[in-house]
Amino acid sequence: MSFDALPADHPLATGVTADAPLVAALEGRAATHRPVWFMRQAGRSLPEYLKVREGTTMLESCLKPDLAAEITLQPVRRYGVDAGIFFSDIVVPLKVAGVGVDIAPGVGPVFDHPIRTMADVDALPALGEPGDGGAMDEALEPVREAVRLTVAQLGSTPLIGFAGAPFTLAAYMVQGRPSRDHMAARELMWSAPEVWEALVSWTSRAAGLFLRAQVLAGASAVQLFDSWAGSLSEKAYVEKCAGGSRAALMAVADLGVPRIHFAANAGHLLDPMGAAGATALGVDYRTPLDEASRAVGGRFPLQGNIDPAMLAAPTATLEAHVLDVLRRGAEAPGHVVNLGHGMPPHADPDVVKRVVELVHERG
Ligand code: 1CP
Repeated sequence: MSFDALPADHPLATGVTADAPLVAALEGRAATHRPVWFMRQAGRSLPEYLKVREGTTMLESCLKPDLAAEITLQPVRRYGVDAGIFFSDIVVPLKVAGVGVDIAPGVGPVFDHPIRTMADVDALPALGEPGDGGAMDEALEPVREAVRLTVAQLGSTPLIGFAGAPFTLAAYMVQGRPSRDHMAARELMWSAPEVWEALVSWTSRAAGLFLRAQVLAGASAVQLFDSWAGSLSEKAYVEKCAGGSRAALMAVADLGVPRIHFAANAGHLLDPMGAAGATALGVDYRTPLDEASRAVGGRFPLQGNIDPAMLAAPTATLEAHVLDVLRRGAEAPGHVVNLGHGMPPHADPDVVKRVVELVHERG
């Protein structure tokens, strides 16, 4: 892989993270051990997180570079995982662009004005181009600063940057808040196709700019969280959403970093998700990794997929499950161990640490 388009001091360009187990596995190369990290490894499951977050709202925390860096590093220190996941949120690029959104405690993203019409889309802030010094570019500076601070302390452990996929972002924007079935967005794509297309075009640019800012500032891989894509039929995904995901991922393709594409509940979408600009696929806990690998013709390194509920199981049950994940994951051309969705807030950090040790010993 060529990293010529990255800044000369980027940890992939200097070689500091180029042979890290995470990067090697995501490129389908041999790694010294099976790498492991966890979606939502930072956050409420860690007492040190609850402590530093006291008195600061979620979005404020994301935009305070030293705090975001500290929270990103906490699980790396505690667990010895093979990657940091940048502490931020999928709505941060929207917030810094000027969209009226907040994260309500215990709820999630809540928008001042749900997007339903072309006038609503037209009223969204202009996004500009990366590096053009425009409003979005400047507003992303706290994100770049947080990434730089984090990467300086991570050393040879790679940082994963991320963004919400265009559909998942649009699902929140159309509904105006979290929803169970994302019906408002799924209706809009068929009832007002031109509004949907304009909205997805906007969200894919926002996601692409957010990813690009993180990579140029030092992230060694990216993950696109298409968390709610599993609610879509294959037809809706392919016709209405995959193009936006592809545009977001292609915004960093010239930089040469691995591009992970994850969706929950999406065993039926693995093939089109791979075709949408990914170099690796995140698999939720419902589809065994050997089956997932066969479903995509063995063409992609895979990430996953310990069942988060298993973290509550007796040790022997959990260990047998982790070993089963390792065995099935070995069928893919590369395997990064992860949970099959986010860390439960009540997960026991000591149990999580034992999982990391087990993966490092046996993987
Ligand atoms: O008050 C709080 O502490 C807020 C809880 C919280 C946290 C810790 C939210 C609100 N976001 C985050 C951080 C976050 N969000 C990370 C950080 C890094 C890490 O993984 O350790 C990441 C990667 C995200 C991404 C994110 N935000 C996703 C995709 C991941 C997934 O779980 O599928 C989604 C869907 C969101 C929206 C969101 N933000 C917050 C919540 C509670 C939600 C979900 C709301 C819903 O159920 O729809």
